[in-house]
Amino acid sequence: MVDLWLTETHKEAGLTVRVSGTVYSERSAFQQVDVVDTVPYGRMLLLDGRVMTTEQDEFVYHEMIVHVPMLSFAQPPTRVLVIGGGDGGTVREVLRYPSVEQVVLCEIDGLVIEACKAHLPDISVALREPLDPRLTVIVGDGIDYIERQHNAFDLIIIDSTDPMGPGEGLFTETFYRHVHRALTAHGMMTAQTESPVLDKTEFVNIYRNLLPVFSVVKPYVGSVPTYPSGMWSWAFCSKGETPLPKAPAQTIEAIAAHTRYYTPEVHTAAFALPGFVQALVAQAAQSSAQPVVLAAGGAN
Ligand code: SPD
Repeated sequence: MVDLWLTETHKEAGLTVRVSGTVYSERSAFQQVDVVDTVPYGRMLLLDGRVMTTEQDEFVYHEMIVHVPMLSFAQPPTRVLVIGGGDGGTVREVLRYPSVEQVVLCEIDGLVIEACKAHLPDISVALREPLDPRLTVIVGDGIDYIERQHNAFDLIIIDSTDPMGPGEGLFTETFYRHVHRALTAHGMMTAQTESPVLDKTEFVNIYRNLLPVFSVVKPYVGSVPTYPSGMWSWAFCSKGETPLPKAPAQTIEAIAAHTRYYTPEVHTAAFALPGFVQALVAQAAQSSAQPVVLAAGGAN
């Protein structure tokens, strides 16, 4: 038998896994879409050669990007927008809440949705027809979509790729300002914010863009074994609401009965940041507070 190994390189580091076969490989208008079978992590989705999700560890990422904000609402949220997330894992978790009346999934790449529906059935289960009547799937650019929304969603989840290629525009201050405007008064946003170990520059830049926009900006961390360095981060942002488990005990128990990573204790603990991550956030705060330097001669 041929011994096949795949390495995802990320800057000067890499994740190497044994592969038992290629399941899908197509180029969309936006990116290269691949699905492969790996021995340690099951089926894996890669976009432009970057690991997006795997059958074995997707639960960490999807539970943390969804249940941390959802269970931080004291009053059950009803309207949720997911930008990106074409694999369906995030909407699968959102739809566990009976309080949710409307979920919009806005994914730029229809081929990602099709590949996941065909080859990652457990992750994409919520995208299978017939759809839950609460779910609307839009194949379109989240940047354009959000510009047209005002006071429309209780929770907006940015389930993006890395800040390059099609995902790049989902990390700018302008985009975050549109998200802020699209949220209701008690609204919250969560977004994936890269590895604080291997993506220090990107991490600082993301928080530099978030801090001037939202009154509450709290990074939180977790372990996603197949993401660069294994240490991953998300941002919790709001107009004043704090990220603590505040949902009724009954709701928290009903959700925790399904989750494998999320617990109310993990929720609280994820915001206890290691010193080096605190230092990165302080660096972002310092640089976002810098006064705008005017061109020479323009100071008065
Ligand atoms: N470096 C990989 C970052 C991927 C984050 N998004 C994953 C999408 C899973 N729904």
